[in-house]
Amino acid sequence: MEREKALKLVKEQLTEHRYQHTLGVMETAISLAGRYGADEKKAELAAIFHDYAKFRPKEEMKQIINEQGFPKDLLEYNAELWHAPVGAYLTETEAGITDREILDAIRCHTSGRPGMSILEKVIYLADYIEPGRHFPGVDEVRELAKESLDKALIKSIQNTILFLLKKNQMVYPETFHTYNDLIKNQEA
Ligand code: DGI
Ligand code: FE
Ligand code: FE
Repeated sequence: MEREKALKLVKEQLTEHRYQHTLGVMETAISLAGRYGADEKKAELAAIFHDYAKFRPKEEMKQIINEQGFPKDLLEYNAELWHAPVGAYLTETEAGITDREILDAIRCHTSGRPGMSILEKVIYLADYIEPGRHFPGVDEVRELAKESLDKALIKSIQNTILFLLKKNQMVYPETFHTYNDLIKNQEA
């Protein structure tokens, strides 16, 4: 699918603020894909659609998670996690994108997963460091992203876990599994 068509489909689903975030993720993902050797066209499309489901009603997201074979334990954790798998499902069924690598990158863009592909890491990180993001620690991750995809990813997950702990919120176990997997495999 061409960029213009994809952006038009996504714009209808999002607020202006979230659409601007999506454009930032797109540019950042293409750049990271070039640097770290992911398919730039797939990175572009995955980035464009990554938050496609962000504003769907919770009831609709719950139903899709229940009916489409996504992990049911998601429903016991923060609803912010739901738009990732639901976004992958709707990108396939509503936008007609069938590429597995793209859909998987959308599906795991919030929690990550053990054994992430380069494309999945690129989308996760682009979502975290796109130019519109302004939270504490983001500049450090931007710097790390220039030298190592994994180091930047580890730092961003550490920041996210600390952020959730400080807010007294639960952490979805997959987020820890992603973190452990990256630490286990990092070069000494
Ligand atoms: O959709 P975005 O805001 O662009 O970013 P995202 O898809 O990474 O969602 C981040 C939100 O998810 C953030 O408010 C924290 C929340 N969240 C809740 N529980 C977890 C979680 N994020 C992760 N990574 N792991 C959790 O267990
Ligand atoms: Fe998201
Ligand atoms: Fe996002």
